[in-house]
Amino acid sequence: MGLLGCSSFKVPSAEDAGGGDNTDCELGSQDEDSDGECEEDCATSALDCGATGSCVIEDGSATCECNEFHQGADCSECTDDGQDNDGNGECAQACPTDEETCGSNYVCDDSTGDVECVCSEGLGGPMCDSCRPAYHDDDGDGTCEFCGLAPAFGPNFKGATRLVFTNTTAAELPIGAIVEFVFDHAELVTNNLSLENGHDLRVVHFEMGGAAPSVEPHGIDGETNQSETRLLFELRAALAAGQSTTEYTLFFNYPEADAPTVVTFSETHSLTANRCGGP
Ligand SMILES: [Ca+2]
Ligand SMILES: [Ca+2]
Ligand SMILES: [Ca+2]
Repeated sequence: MGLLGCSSFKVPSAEDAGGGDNTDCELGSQDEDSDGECEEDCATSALDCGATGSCVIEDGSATCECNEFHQGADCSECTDDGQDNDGNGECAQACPTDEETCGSNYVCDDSTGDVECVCSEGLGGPMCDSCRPAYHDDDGDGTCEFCGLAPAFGPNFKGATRLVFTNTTAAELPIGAIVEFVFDHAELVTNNLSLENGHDLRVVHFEMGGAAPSVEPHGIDGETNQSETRLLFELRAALAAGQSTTEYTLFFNYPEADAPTVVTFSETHSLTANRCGGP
């Protein structure tokens, strides 16, 4: 008899009607998993699921269900395959770890907050198949090497471009060997980046990892303001056969420049070099 009386406690009372399935529970609580235990529902729960999640009842408890690519107690963290690189609080798809995704010459980039395929390191052009500015492939192996950022050299020179020299001869070029650099000076002049007379041109040697830069005496072989102006100067360090150097930088765009130290080289074992990047 007593046992029957006990079981009658589970019978829903009149006040609890209207709770739908949760007829055992008071308003503001629920027993959706029907285990006989009432727990807070989403309205009364203190859960904060943030702007990127919402409260749901799971296994009888109020819990945060996070939007895609979100995780964490309040759904504010990104999942392993998500990212919020633009910091707007919304996680989106991250680049897959599979590097094949974008195809050759391209690489996946999600640094803007969106996934996109961009040219691989050093590559540029519409098809990502040429070296981008400030990169060069003088050794022709198909990989574009970074020239290095043009170093700072006083406030007067507004333009700078790394030069790349490759000793393509079979012998070492000693200190003092004269290299010839052919560049489009007329283009610089046309764009108001250099003086017609070339007085603003300076070749500066920056030794890697060390000594203060030194301005190299240089000579102009022929005329300035040409599409193929030839500039000569001496190597400050020996260059082994096949070796490249980016220790030399051409500075320009100093409208008030006086004539630089220009010398006439008596001997010209000239070696053609390339300009690397810059305007
Ligand atoms: Ca329950
Ligand atoms: Ca984002
Ligand atoms: Ca290369």
